[in-house]
Amino acid sequence: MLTDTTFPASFLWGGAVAANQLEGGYDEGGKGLSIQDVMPRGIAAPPTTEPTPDNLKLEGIDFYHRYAEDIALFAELGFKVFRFSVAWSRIFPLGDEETPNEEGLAFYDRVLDELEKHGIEPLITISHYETPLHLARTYDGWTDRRMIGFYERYARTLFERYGDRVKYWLTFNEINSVLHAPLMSGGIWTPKDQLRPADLYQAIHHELVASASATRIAHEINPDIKVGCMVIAMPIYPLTPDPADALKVMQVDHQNLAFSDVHVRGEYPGYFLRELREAGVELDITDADRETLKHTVDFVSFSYYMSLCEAATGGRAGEGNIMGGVQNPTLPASEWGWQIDPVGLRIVLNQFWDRWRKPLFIVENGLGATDVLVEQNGTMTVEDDYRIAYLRDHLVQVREAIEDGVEVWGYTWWGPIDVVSASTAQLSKRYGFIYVDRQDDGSGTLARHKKKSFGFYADVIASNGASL
Ligand code: BGP
Repeated sequence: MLTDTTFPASFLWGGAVAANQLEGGYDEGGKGLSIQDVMPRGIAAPPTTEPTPDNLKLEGIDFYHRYAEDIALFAELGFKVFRFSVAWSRIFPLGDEETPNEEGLAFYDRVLDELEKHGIEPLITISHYETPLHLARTYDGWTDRRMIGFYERYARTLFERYGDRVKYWLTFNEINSVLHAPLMSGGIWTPKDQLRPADLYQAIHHELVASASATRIAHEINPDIKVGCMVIAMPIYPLTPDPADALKVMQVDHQNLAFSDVHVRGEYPGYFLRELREAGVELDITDADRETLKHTVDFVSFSYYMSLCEAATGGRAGEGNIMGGVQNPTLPASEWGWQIDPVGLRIVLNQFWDRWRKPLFIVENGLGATDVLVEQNGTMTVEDDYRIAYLRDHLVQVREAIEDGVEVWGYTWWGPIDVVSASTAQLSKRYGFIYVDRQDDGSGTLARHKKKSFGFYADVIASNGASL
């Protein structure tokens, strides 16, 4: 039984997006190309050689021009926080040049002005699946140690420019996804099936060092800044009580937990070093790298959409958010096969809190669905009761976890406005409380319409959770 249905007074309610999925303006304001500009079909398909007209991300939902109107809608929802990413190639069009692009920096000044006007706290992701294309092609992304320096210069530029008005920062979106999506997550141009494990692990090491280095730089520039790591959180349950299944779960968990373990503890855990040894991988770790890694994060943030099972002998394959597993026979699933598990969110919050004792921030959670626009009393809307149910059920579990004693700073729903999907690169997989009239063939007026869930979330925020 909950003793109180409201959330802590300081709880940060809001929504989260990424530049490449909503900004558009892919060649405006001096922006260089990013890997997403050549990924018209999402993660499963190989990239194209240049931007093609079928790539919905090139125009996105035109946030680049409509940010003021969209932020006003977020203010109407009552947002306390808005998570967005900076497009690296807006700031450094190639990625390896020395001077930043002033027009790109000025765009985010304007976004921050707008947020400030509405009293919405910004939360910036420095790198969200949008490595400059030049860095991917010329250096093979994070496999190359020089990426650390390029990222440091980029991060320092952001902290110096915005560090006095942005308190919350994330270094890399879903950093553990690099194991599964090396191009999207690591800017690694070599196709996944040709990538040597040694190069992949070295890329991971470079990202971890860059992340720690950015944390150090941020704290030097402004000690009040809070830097977090960001991982995919996906509880894995044993398919059966067989200890072999439980062991398999532990090993899969380790693959994911290693990233936050390094971010929080400042060194590699033993099980990770064992994995490397057994894979015959010898990492190039310098003494300076070891020192840098000691700059640990202030909080742990994560995305949570679903859970999966594992079994030593395998089982029916389950769809996942970038990574897969074995299907859970007890859970329903979204149209894309992601299994819906609100209780898993409480479990993961407890697990992370017990393991790291760092404040937690749920920076993505949401339901992708096919929405149908209907007319109601002369206004266009979507009757998305399925989204309301998903949101309510997950928030109830967040409240349970807070009651368990877990420190949770906030919750940002993924895609409060419809954006282009990361996995499918389409718009028909919608998450928003705000419908955007843009279809998979690129047609549509880009008009915004409030869905039924808009009012529901606004009430939740206004009552600080009491209306749940
Ligand atoms: C996460 C990404 C987001 C977002 C979300 C939903 O993995 O960080 O960028 O897109 O998943 O995924 P999708 O858009 O594939 O449904």
